[in-house]
Order: sequence, then C-alpha cells, then structure tokens
Amino acid sequence: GRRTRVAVVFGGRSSEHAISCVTAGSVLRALDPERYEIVPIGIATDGRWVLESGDPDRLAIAGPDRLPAVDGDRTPATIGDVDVVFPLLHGPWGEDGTIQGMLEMAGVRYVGSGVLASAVGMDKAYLKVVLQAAGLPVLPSITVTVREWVADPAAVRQRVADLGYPAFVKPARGGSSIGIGKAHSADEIDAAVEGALRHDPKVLVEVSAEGAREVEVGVLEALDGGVETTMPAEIRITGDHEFYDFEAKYLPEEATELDVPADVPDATAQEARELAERAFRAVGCEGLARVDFFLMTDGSLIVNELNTMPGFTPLSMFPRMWAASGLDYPALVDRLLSLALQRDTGLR
Ligand code: G1L
Repeated sequence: GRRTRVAVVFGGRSSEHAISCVTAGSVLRALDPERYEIVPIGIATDGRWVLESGDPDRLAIAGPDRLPAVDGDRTPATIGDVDVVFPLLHGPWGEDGTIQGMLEMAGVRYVGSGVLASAVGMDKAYLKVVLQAAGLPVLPSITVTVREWVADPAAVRQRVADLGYPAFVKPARGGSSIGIGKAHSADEIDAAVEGALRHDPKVLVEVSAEGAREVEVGVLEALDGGVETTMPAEIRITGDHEFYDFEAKYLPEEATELDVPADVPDATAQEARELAERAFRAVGCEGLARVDFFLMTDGSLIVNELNTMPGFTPLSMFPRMWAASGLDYPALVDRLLSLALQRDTGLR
C-alpha cells in the first residue's frame, strides 16, 4: 500500500529553535523512506510555517556560530493531508499543549502526549499538584506570582523562610533550566525570585535536595496499552555547576557525565521504575515521558520532573536509556509512530 505520510514539525518561536532543528534532523534520518513519506514542516522564529528541505544534513550544527534554523519560503502542505505528525517543539507554543490542541481540532494523529498532559508536564507548579494528589513523593515548595511579589514581598520572603534554605527558584514553565537560581540564605532570595520572574510571571520555590543524586527513568507506552520503563540512568554534575543548568545540559562534555544505567541498588532501581510508571499514569501521558528523580542521601526517591518531550537526539538521555535497554533509535521512532497511528481521532 502507500507509504505512511509523516509530518515532522520543528523549529518554533522558542529559545530552543536550533535544538529542535537538530532533533528533527535525527528523526528524519531515522525514518525508513520505504515505509514513510516525510513532510518536513518548519516553524520560523517569527512563527511562519514553511515547507523545509528534507535533507537532514541541512539541520546539523555546522560550527559554533552556524546553528541550523528554519529558512524555507514555500507554503507547506495542508496539515490535514498527513497520516501523523511528529511535533518536535519546545516550550511555550509547542510543548505546552498548544500544537496538540491544534492537531486535535484538525483531527490529525500525533506522536506523544495530549493537550492536558503536555500542559501539566510543562508547568512545574501544576505538575507538583498532580503528582502529590496521586500520592507520589515530591519536594516541599511554594508558588509565587509576580502579583504576590509586587504586592507584598515581605510575605513572600516569610513563606520562603518557612520552607527553609537553601532553596531553588524556578520559572514555573519553560523547560530548559533558564532562569533557575539558588538562594542559600535570606539575602539571596530577592535576586533569585526577580531573576526567575523575568522568565515567567509564576515561579516555584522549592527546598533544595542537598546532596541528592539525579536519576532518570524512560517510560514508553507499549502497543497493547501497557507501559515499559528503562533502568534508571544518572546525571553526574562535574566541575563547578551547582545543578543541571542550561550550560551543563547543552555543553555536556564540560559539565556532566551520564551513567547508563545508574549504579544504584536493585531495590532503588525497581522503586524508581514503579514511581515513573505511576507518574506517567497520574499525569495521563501518552507515548513517552522521561521521569527525573532525586535520590536522597537517605536512599529515598523523590519525583523532580516529568518531561513529555525529553531531549530526543540519539545522544540525549531518553534515547540512550532505551538503547541500553535494547531499543535503538530507529525502533524508538517507529514505536512512537505506531502508537500515534493506532489512536482514535474521533474523525474519519
Ligand atoms: F513527539 C514526541 F515523541 F512526543 C516528542 C516530541 C518532542 C519527543 C521529544 C520531543 N523533544 C523535543 O521536541 C525537544 C526537547 C527537542 C524540544 Cl526542541
């Protein structure tokens, strides 16, 4: 029969435009042209949708100042003419449920989580509400809005003091650790809150998990409705990075080492996998998610984050964890497309 027509949508108005392009290049390269007809759709930084060249090499990083970007000028195919969409977009306008909502309304199948899970995964404050309601372990935290801060900073300082120092202050939305600060004591809280508020009118202040290790578990839906999990992997932050910040994440050789799988006791690995599956279900994820934990010094696990759109090049944590579990990158991409194709759109 005819090939499955797959639109890969990438680029976008976020700060991670180039990362999205590089990821699209990896996905395009992994798709078997015998089985899939690819429609590469770029979203330019100004929001224009354009038909891109399908050449993965054009989406690679060509040098330090030569990041890939969407630059096409041809009108894209109608989105309704494809069998399935692979949405590779980050942050506001893409990872937060908006493109998923657009595709729902158009009756087009797509890879990954739906509107609600995408939005919840993007918003650290709501994610915490959902995880906590499901009885999953999370760190104590408070949310602070710009309104609250402007109206009564002293009250906010008191709420943070009640929580305890050191505290992390994070923009509630936005996935790439931009705007995250650490306040070691009361005299650092104003700068940290104001720094985070520059990125989002809502911020999360969270107790710091001092001395904790960071481990992650990959979750993938199975074609029969079950879910599968990877062995946990560990991010070890080296050098002088106090946490897995933007630089540590995107200059990985400099600041981090990844242990796949993590060197943790069997019981800890088992518990992390069970918690990851519960978190996946609590949020209502579809397709895939990466669940990040703190492994506390007393051996307990706390859910830190749930990512419905994790880093997704073959060198990123999620694909590497699956490769270590025996599922290589093309097979991973294939599984995600099969899952998306078997979904009911309610149309046609
Ligand atoms: F479509 C999936 F599979 F759900 C999906 C979508 C997006 C997986 C991973 C990603 N990741 C990204 O788009 C990004 C982290 C590269 C943002 Cl630019």
